Amino acid sequence: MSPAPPVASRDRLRIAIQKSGRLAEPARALLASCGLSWRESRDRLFCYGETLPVDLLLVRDDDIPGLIADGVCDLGVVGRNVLLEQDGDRRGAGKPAAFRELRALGFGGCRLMVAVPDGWSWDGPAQLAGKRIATSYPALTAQWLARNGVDAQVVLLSGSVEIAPKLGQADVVCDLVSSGATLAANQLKPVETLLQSEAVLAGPVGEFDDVRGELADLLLRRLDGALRIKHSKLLMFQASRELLPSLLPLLPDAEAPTVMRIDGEDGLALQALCHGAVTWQRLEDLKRAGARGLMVLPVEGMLA
Ligand code: PRT
Ligand code: ZN
Repeated sequence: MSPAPPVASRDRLRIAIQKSGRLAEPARALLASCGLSWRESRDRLFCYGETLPVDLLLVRDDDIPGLIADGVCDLGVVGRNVLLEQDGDRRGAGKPAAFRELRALGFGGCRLMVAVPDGWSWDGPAQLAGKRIATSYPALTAQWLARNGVDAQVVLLSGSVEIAPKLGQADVVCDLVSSGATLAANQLKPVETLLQSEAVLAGPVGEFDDVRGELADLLLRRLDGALRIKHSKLLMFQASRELLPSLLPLLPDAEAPTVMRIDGEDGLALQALCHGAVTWQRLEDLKRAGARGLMVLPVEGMLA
């Protein structure tokens, strides 16, 4: 395989995100939570980074992997489904890998699934032999069929995949599913999961050999902090020393708590970063086990 194309030099980092659609707002909000802010161009296609030299290019999601491959953008926020489909497409054409997933971002979750008419009884992929599968993900569908040793015909459709069986264009579909309502409305049922997807931060296969490397590292560190604290709360309380062994098991999702001695008293003050929901029920359980002065605080930032 030939080496990945070199990354053309630039002194600002450019991130491609979806202009409009499911991933547009959450992508911007996540990047803003990393301390980035922008000035928008008149045509609303380019956002100039103000706090850091990190600009945004607002595009169709399908264009993002190609923009990274061509070195027009350095990073991108895109569904794993789009990234892997285009990677599969490149491999199929004998091209080298040109982009990769750097981080899973925790939003835009969905699954790429095979769905069959409600009336079918399903006994496995072999049942698809000789059938027509409508999809917008031909590379991922073909890879899955090959893995399962099934010879079926892939019918490429760019939209409205789920009505293909009704229109007689295909026998089954392979499409993205989140709630499942679209499939149900078209009398289809999901039977096989090809891919668990969510929005990811994508980047080139190679490293940046200029200031963009430092900017990308800085952004990744902030992103890791932002992702870790997204559902985290700081829990603080006091308790007598001897109650500690019965209180700690009530904090299963907490990082090792900080335990401090209270000056002049036998009691302890505890501070724990909890990564799960800190519910009223949990506070009441802790209180029953002897915790006093319970306090739950939001976490604004974190740098490991
Ligand atoms: O204009 P542009 O090309 O940028 O946007 P787009 O219309 O191609 O993409 P968009 O905004 O619809 O989706 C962007 C990304 O969101 C996808 O690539 C996925 O990674 C992610 N995502 C998450 C989804 C869904 N959930 C989803 N449910 N993308 C599409 N769907 C569609 C699915 O194709 C089906 O038609 O929603 C329908 C099913 O939804 P349920 O809830 O009925 O199951
Ligand atoms: Zn698209």
